[in-house]
Amino acid sequence: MTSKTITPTVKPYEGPAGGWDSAKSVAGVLFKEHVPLKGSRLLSTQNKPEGYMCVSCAWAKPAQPHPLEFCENGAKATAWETTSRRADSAFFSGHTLGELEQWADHDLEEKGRLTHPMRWDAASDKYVPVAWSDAFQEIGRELRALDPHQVDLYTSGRASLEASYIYQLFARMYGSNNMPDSSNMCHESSSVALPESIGASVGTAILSDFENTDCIFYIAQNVGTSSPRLLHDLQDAINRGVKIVTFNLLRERGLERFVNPQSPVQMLTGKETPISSEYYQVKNGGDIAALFGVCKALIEADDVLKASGQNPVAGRDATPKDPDNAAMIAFAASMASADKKHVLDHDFIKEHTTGFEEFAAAARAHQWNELEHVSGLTRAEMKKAAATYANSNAVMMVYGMGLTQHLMGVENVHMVCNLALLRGNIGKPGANICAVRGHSNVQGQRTVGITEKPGLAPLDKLSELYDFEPPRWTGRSTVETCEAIMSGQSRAFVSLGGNFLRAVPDTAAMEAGWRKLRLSVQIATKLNRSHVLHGEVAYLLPCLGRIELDQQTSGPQAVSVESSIAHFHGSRGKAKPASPELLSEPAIIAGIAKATLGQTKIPWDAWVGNYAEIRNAIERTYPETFKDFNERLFKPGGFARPLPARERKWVTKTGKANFITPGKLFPDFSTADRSDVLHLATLRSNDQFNTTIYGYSDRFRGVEGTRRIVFMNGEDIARLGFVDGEIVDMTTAIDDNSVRNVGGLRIVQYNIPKGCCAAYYPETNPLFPLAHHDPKSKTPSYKLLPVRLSRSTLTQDD
Ligand SMILES: Nc1nc2c(c(=O)[nH]1)N[C@H]1C(S)=C(S)[C@@H](COP(=O)(O)OP(=O)(O)OC[C@H]3O[C@@H](n4cnc5c(=O)[nH]c(N)nc54)[C@H](O)[C@@H]3O)O[C@H]1N2
Ligand SMILES: Nc1nc2c(c(=O)[nH]1)N[C@H]1C(S)=C(S)[C@@H](COP(=O)(O)OP(=O)(O)OC[C@H]3O[C@@H](n4cnc5c(=O)[nH]c(N)nc54)[C@H](O)[C@@H]3O)O[C@H]1N2
Ligand SMILES: [Mo]
Repeated sequence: MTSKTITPTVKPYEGPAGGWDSAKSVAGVLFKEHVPLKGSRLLSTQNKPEGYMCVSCAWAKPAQPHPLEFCENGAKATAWETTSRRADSAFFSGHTLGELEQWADHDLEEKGRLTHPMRWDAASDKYVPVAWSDAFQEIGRELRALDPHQVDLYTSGRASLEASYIYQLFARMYGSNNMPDSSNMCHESSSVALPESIGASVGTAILSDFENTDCIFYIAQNVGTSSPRLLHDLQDAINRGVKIVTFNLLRERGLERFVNPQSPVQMLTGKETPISSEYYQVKNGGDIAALFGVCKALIEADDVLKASGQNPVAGRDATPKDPDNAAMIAFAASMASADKKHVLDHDFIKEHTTGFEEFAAAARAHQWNELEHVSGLTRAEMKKAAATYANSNAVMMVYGMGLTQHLMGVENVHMVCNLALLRGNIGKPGANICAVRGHSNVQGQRTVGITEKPGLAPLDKLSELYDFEPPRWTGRSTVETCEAIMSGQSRAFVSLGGNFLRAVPDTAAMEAGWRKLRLSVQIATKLNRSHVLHGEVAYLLPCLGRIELDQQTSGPQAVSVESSIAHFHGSRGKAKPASPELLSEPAIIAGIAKATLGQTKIPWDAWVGNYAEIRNAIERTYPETFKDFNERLFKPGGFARPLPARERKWVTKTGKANFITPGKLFPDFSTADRSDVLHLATLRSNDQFNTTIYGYSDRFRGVEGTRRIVFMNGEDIARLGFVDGEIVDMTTAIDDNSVRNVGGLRIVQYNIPKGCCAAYYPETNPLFPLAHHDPKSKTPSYKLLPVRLSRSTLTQDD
């Protein structure tokens, strides 16, 4: 599945994140997508009150937006949706699905917007147009014929609060809690760990924290590519003298330096803002050790101060385990001079937390050489980070996928909380946890009931409001849905957006299972591989995008989303729809629901006719969170979701914030005796949105014209007998009686720690065994997989 554009080149990128190259890239994509000027003018209303909320990432939308509140990748996402290209009926009549199976991801989506509802025709192996009402009737018949346990209803993170609310209601009235979602592959580790540690299901940071912070620990998130608007907040903070302490596997350009493409002065002078004041290149999977090192330095420095009587909270006999006692004492003294009281915030720990003694004992017990070995950092680096932390009054913890997509993803997030709790860095201005979310409404979908866990949904309330008995059994999350598809237990897959087949692990086994589904229903904007492979009865239902005018009986509609900082925003699409045949997501869901459920208490037509009625229903279901929802819909800066942890009210079993001590530093697959094994992390390029591949350019990493590469450390390349530029095959080094292989990857020598390597998602997803996930959150370990490389018989043209 390759698509060649230009001859591949790899050379270091000298520019900053942002800057002229970013402006050039925006202009290029508008041109390539044939976006009319009208479309590009749209960008000036992106993320503004009464405008539309960006369909790319979930970053906060400020109350006082910048004149142009969009970034390079937001502009690309807008262009991708408002493109004038069409995958219309004529396109489908010219291609069998067997043929389209051979196409690259990029080439499928590049055909443009879907225009007409389609049903797969077995005789011709083509998608052929169908009337909406016929589609709904047949889907309804098929669903009624199945046991709800056999049906999975997936949600990708873009659907609005309104669409998500009626989708979960439909699923539950139908009788299924099988509601896997993209969050299961993304921040699920946060969704499990944060409630245990601090009693919040989402991050607690808000925008004003960036204005009040002294220091930001920036862990495992690629801001320049994945959430570039957050660079503005970082830049403003840095200009106030805030320190950014970065932990990342790679040296990412967006974490090194930035030129704000929206600042004429910066663009003309080329003035770059250096981003990270300290940059720690940690091995993938090394964060627990790295953060334990930081905590150990803090705890032992505190011990030294107590022992030497300088600390008001004295009296315990604690001797630092560090052999370099003199250095430790000097270090502690340096901290004490900045903060005369203490290294740790003992008052906070005592009043607000449990588990400190156990955690401190574990930190003291870990040996520096062990922490160095696992993290890839030196003890001096971990201590330096600790000193910066202790010298700052308010510290934010910002993190992303490099922390969550791990076998020990939940423990990773626990460690972030542990570090924050040591100095009371939760629930005070300028501190807090900022889990940078991916899709533009992935956080909000959970807030309105998309979840496979019955305990997280207001089932009694739904039952009372709508007079039905919701299923109480635990549904399937993404990994479990994959198991059910592979085993044949799942018979129908309904998809509200997304590209499930490409996003999940174990591609080959999944594709085999997918073909055996009885029913596949895809609600989508663009063609992708999950549509081209299909069940016996298959529908492809095209919907409006968020940027488009959504006209219903009561007039043009607005929808709403929740950002990474738990604020809700209205969004009004104004662009002309890609085709007159498109229906909105709520209209499609209601159509399927009516055909499947028959008579219910839900006024589906009234809801679709006026989304304010759906918002009223959301408010009735969640009266506190969505109080006065319609009145506050377009409040500048959004309206906040109540988060008790921000007020230091801990909604945990203990009623306190909890230090939770990870049982080990690293997951249990041993590579000690396997010197040819490398640890793979999968990455996004600057030219993709998840499985949507805009193009073959990863400007910040200097890679152009190909995505089939493996980034390696120079010493590993030589040690394993390869040369830079050589083409290799990659094989999974987990012994489970399956061979998983991705061929024809070009070695790119890169600044990455020894023993680690990196390659692009989704091309390397065939390597990930489904079982290779975090047992606690079931998040696939996309950032840590043992692999081997061998000389390839393929070339990059194969
Ligand atoms: N343009 C664009 N924007 C996007 C997306 C996109 O694909 N394209 N996707 C959206 C979605 S759904 C999501 S979830 C987010 C994803 O955005 P991110 O959270 O930034 O996720 P990734 O891009 O996968 O990169 C994770 C970063 O973690 C680092 N890393 C990898 N392994 C480790 C490790 O073990 N430890 C540490 N410390 N670092 C590590 C990598 O070097 C990389 O910089 O972005 C959203 N926004
Ligand atoms: N190896 C590896 N795998 C990963 C990851 C990784 O880092 N490494 N990251 C994981 C993460 S964080 C995520 S979130 C998942 C992403 O998994 P998904 O959310 O399933 O995938 P996307 O690529 O975001 O979905 C793209 C498709 O969504 C459809 N779409 C776009 N806009 C709309 C819309 O407005 N409405 C509807 N109905 N459809 C729309 C289009 O048809 C498009 O083709 O992938 C996961 N998989
Ligand atoms: Mo994500």
